This record gives sequence, structure tokens and C-alpha cells, in this order.
Amino acid sequence: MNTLARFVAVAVLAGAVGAAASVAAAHPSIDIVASNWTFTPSTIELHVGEATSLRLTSAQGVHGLASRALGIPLTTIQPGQWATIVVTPKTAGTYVLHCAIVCGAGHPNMTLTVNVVR
Ligand SMILES: [Cu+2]
Repeated sequence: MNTLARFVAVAVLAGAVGAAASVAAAHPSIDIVASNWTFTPSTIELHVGEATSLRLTSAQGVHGLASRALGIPLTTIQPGQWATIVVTPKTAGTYVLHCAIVCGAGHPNMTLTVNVVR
């Protein structure tokens, strides 16, 4: 391979890697912090058919999130760690997700409201 051909090959490869990186970063992302006994923010908005990354962490205590309707597997939310779930809602509506792990006195009232809009 001559020098020009090698340069072109490297440039094409760099372009392909750049395109893949921009696709991966194309999802909107929402950070959600769990604590005793709230999610912050406590209400989020998602769009039908649009993938969104939910980045979950805890400032206090071990909590959890799950929703069969939204396709969110049971996910443990631990202090000092980030869990990322990609959600693509299928149906518009308001979904009230309760903390999925018993976490203490405020557990029954610990909810995250997901408004799915078109
Ligand atoms: Cu909790």
C-alpha cells in the first residue's frame, strides 16, 4: 500500500468510528437521582418511539426501578454507581413507577412519574 492509499484507508476508518460514536450519543439522556424517599426529578417526559437513556444513581440508600409497561427491567440503584437503561416507550400515557426495592419508611410513597407523549 502506498502512502496515499494508507492515508485514505485511515481517514475512512476514522470517519466510520466517528459516525458510530455520534449514533451512540444521539439518544437524549436523563439523569435521575434516588434518595430516601424520592426520585429527583420526580417527573420525566419521554416520547413514543424515541429511545432515551435513563441514567440512575442513588445519593442515599438502595432503591430500584422496573416497569413492564415501559420495558424497564428490574434495575438496582446503588449509591456511587450509575445504571443506564435505554427506554423506547410504545404507548402514550402517564406511568407511575414505584420504587422496586423495599427501602424503608417512605418506600410506599416513592414514585417516579413518566409522562409519555407523542
Ligand atoms: Cu426506594
